[in-house]
Amino acid sequence: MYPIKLLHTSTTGTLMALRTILEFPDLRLRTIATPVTDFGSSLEALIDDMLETMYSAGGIGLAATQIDVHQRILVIDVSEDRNTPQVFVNPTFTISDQENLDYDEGCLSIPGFYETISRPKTVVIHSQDQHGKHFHLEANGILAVCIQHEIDHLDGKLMVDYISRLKRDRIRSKLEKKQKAL
Ligand code: GNR
Ligand code: NI
Repeated sequence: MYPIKLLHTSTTGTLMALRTILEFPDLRLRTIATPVTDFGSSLEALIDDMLETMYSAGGIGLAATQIDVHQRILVIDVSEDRNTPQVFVNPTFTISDQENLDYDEGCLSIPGFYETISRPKTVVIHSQDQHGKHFHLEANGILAVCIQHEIDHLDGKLMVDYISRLKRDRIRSKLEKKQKAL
């Protein structure tokens, strides 16, 4: 069972729930997610919960891994008005331009820490939507950064894996102290 912090009702009248976001160094964040094969109503309900959890936390993306669901599902909203959700099920990407982009990344699973990470600037995403329909798109800028950050979560990878062990261990001990205090 998942811990549920709040319950409320979406515009369609279905029950939605905020899920707890796992925090580094929780080992469950290291789980490799498995592909989605069942595109039923429980997938739609899970995606609703992910969107609600992402918006409530103020994030631009959320991977299912972060709420301890180890299936290959992402939600993203990089719009200014926070009203353009994008859903990716079983996403993969290929690098379509060798140029890299340095971006100051944050992560809801590593709250309070920001690190500059270099990633491919332009990627082509192949994915399915919430109904199982295949699509692809070329992503640039913050969308490209965010999708790569989220696919890393599905593979058990975190942005702190790109920085030095010294910095990572400092972040780990600060977060562990904060978690013990709760
Ligand atoms: O909210 C988020 N902001 C962000 C900023 C720069 C690069 C990546 C991100 S993703 C992050 C939400 C999150 O942790 N998703 O996994
Ligand atoms: Ni993250």
